Amino acid sequence: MLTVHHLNNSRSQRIVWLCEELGIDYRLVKHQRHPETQRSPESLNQVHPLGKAPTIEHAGQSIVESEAIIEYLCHVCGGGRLSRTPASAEYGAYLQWLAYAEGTLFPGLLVDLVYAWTGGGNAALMGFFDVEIAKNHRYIETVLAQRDHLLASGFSAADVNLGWALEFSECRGRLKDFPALRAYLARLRGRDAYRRAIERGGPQDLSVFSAGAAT
Ligand SMILES: N[C@@H](CCC(=O)N[C@@H](CS)C(=O)NCC(=O)O)C(=O)O
Repeated sequence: MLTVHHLNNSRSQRIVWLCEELGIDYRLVKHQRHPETQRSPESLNQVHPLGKAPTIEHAGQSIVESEAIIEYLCHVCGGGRLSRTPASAEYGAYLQWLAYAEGTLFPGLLVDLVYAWTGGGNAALMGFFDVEIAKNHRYIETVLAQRDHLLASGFSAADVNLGWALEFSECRGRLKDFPALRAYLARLRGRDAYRRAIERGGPQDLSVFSAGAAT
């Protein structure tokens, strides 16, 4: 049986959502962030040395990293559904978007948050990342103004990975100038499996990460 470790208001929402999309039978273990530091509790450190969410346990392994977990679940537990294979014309695009959420988009957003939490004071540092954040949002906006999902072939697990990063971006006030991204998020949130994930995982409130958000 698959175990999904879920931390409130966190990336593990992606994995609960993906399990619902794929119709996987899973045991959900809920962990609570420290109310002030927002860090993982000791219970998550006991599952994996990094104490990160998401973490899954399956077939005697404890696995972290959203992207790895997503591919693992699609192929090992989901019969390949919502992923793309090398035989797909969109395999390259799929891999790009799957990696993009954590590899390129999220780091700037994390700097934005930590900058606000630590009181700022280095305009050159944030200036560098502001340019990156804006450039990335313009890029995704252009793609999603042309189609409903990242891939022309339709909804995929890459949308699950990017979706949460954009929810975080929204709480940082970074979606105001991007109507196609807001419409995309509304589409994702309208999916039955997304709603079931919220029901099972608990409501998500990312406003704890909105300190100093762009206005
Ligand atoms: N790149 C990892 C990032 C995992 C990560 O940083 N998760 C956050 C939750 S959104 C976490 O566990 N934070 C609590 C902590 O670091 O103590 C992934 O995509 O899974």
